[in-house]
Amino acid sequence: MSPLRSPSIFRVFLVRPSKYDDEGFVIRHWRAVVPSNSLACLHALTQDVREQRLLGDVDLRVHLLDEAVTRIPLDSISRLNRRPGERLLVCMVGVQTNQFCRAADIALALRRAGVEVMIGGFHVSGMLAMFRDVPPEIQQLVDRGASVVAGEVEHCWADLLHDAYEGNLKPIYRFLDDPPDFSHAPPPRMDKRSMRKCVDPRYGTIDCSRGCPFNCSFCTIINVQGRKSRYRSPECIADGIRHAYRESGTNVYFFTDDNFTRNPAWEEIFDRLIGLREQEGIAIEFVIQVDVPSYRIPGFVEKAARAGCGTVFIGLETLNVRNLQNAGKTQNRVQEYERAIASWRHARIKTDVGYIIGFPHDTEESVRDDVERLIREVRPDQASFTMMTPLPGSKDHQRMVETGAPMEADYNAFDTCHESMPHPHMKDGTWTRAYRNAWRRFYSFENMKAILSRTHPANYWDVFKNLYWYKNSIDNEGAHPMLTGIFRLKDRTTRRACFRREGRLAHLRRRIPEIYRFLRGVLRLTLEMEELWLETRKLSETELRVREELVLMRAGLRRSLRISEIRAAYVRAQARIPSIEVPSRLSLLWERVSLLRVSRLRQTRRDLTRFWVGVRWRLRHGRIKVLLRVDQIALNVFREIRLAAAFLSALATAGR
Ligand code: B12
Ligand code: SF4
Repeated sequence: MSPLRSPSIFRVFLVRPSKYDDEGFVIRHWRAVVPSNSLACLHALTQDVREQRLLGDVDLRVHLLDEAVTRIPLDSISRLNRRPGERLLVCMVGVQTNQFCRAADIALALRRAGVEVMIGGFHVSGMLAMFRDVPPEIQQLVDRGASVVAGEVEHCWADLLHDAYEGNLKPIYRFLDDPPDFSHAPPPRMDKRSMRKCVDPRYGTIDCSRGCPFNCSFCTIINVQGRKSRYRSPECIADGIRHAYRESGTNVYFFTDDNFTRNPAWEEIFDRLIGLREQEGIAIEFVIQVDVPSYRIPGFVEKAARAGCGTVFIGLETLNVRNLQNAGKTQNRVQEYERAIASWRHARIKTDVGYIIGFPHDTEESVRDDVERLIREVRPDQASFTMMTPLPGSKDHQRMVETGAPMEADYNAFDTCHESMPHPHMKDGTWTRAYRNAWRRFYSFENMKAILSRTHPANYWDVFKNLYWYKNSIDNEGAHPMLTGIFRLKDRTTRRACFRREGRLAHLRRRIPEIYRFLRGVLRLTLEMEELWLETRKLSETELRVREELVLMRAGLRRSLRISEIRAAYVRAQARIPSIEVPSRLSLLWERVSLLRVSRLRQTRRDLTRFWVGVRWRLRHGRIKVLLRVDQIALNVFREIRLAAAFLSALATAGR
């Protein structure tokens, strides 16, 4: 590549498109939970080209736009494109099949304004990996002048940017047969603005390896990234983590490898992370995706724990042996699921399992029974249910296309929470019902209580918060947790073309009841979680002993305890356990009046719920007299406030 001669500004917009919801609105949230690793990868590569001046004197400016949390300013981009002396390129990054329709709409709008557009990611890569002919939805983009890129680009990113700058972009780039060695590629990094858009701005991602040696028929990874695991050098990973920690405090990671276990460098990576934690005091925590047999590898679980692994995501997929055989996932043995989960739990690592509903041998009844076994026998801390989807890039999808099997035509529905093909046994909505019931049953109060009761105290709040997030996504957003964030936003003006654009008033009429329903749902869920907390919260030894004494003292009393009596409870507890400290009178007084303190005796909010249900019932039946019991109502409002303050402050300060 020869350096470019004329110095000028070259703007590169890296855009991660979102997808449309069922009513045609773009899914966007106020804050994201999981940032996009693909965006972070391409950002790091582009910054590297800039810093190393690989394009010569060009003033390369990078702009990151994640549509999951940011509105894409198409008009401003088009205006910038017209500025004299500047070049502009928009890259649609990491486009999955479910995002393809949205990505194509953005790309076509920009092409109409004369903007150069490039598109890459799993849809394009998966399609071009499995089929010789360019499929129509991709050809349509090529015909309108967009450039399509299949495969990874670590080895050629500067060349592609060079082509774009020169106005020489090719219609299609294929790098699938020649996956790059990315061992020393710059580690993924986000810009500060995007990090602030994440609920936890200290959250980062790294793909330590790509590819997987197994051969599951529903998997896209092996056909796009290959069956040989390629990996980043452990030294680069450690350097990247150290740098991000010092620069922006990043200390929680999602290692996005689809199967970290089969990364040949797993041990060296863990050793480096152990070094960071134990010698340099950089206490990072991370999530990895592993396979079921990983727990059998000597030292794997133990080293993961020492290195800071907080959660493992395990692809159980199903409890039905015939389904596993059918999908070629023979490395999974159902009889060892329980042992695998127990091994991770023993190492105090939380477990989240991937579970697919809609394999050919599933029926509504078998799914119900299997989920019951998952809850009672396997006992993971969390489960992520998805609907079987023939994802482009997988053998299943290729086979279905080649045999002309019926399949959903709208790629927007390939998000693993819609039926995208007919099921042999679950028809007329039964499949969706089985899927929703699985979520409902797993995240039922009963199972969440069982999970939190057996969770190690050190993991209590992490598990609690994740249950909250997952249940909120399912109950209040009606979407898979990986498609949600904090507070859904809807832009009236960017609606899918097959839907009518609403006027302002009509949109308000839609949004106000929607937001009301959402807030009501959040309130209901918060009260449920408050009860869950009261029933499962882990009390310290001091609290347990003092509580016992308080219960004894309260027996038969019809008033609250005096400060001197609470002090006496401490003194009696101290007589049994000398390490218990008796608080000063002042702190007892504070404890007594503080709004942030719940009585150590409160283990449920059922009395409060009963009271409010009674009030509501009386009001509904016209018994207005209930309102005259102002003292009772005020007292219970006060109790509610005190309890809510205690719960929310415990939630907010947990883990600090
Ligand atoms: C991390 C991850 C997520 C994260 C973040 C997304 C992200 N892309 O970073 C979250 C949690 C949000 C997520 C969610 C989902 N995911 Co996901 N996710 C992944 C995972 C495990 C890693 C992604 C990654 O970082 N890869 C590494 C990067 C570097 O690879 P890459 O994206 O392919 O990018 C390289 C090239 O493609 C190329 N490239 C990419 N874009 C562009 C653009 C241009 C212009 C150019 C030149 C090159 C280029 O350059 C990159 C560097 O070489 C992948 C599996 C995988 N191995 O990729 C699944 C994967 C992408 N997800 C998948 C799915 C199905 C989903 C969900 C629908 C699942 C669900 N129900 O939760 C949701 C949908 C979310 C949505 N609509 O936004 C599928 C997509 C398959 C398909 N054909 O669509 C995958 C492939 C996994 C699978 N099961 O097959 N996911
Ligand atoms: S184990 Fe996971 S990543 Fe590997 S082939 Fe199977 S589904 Fe794909």
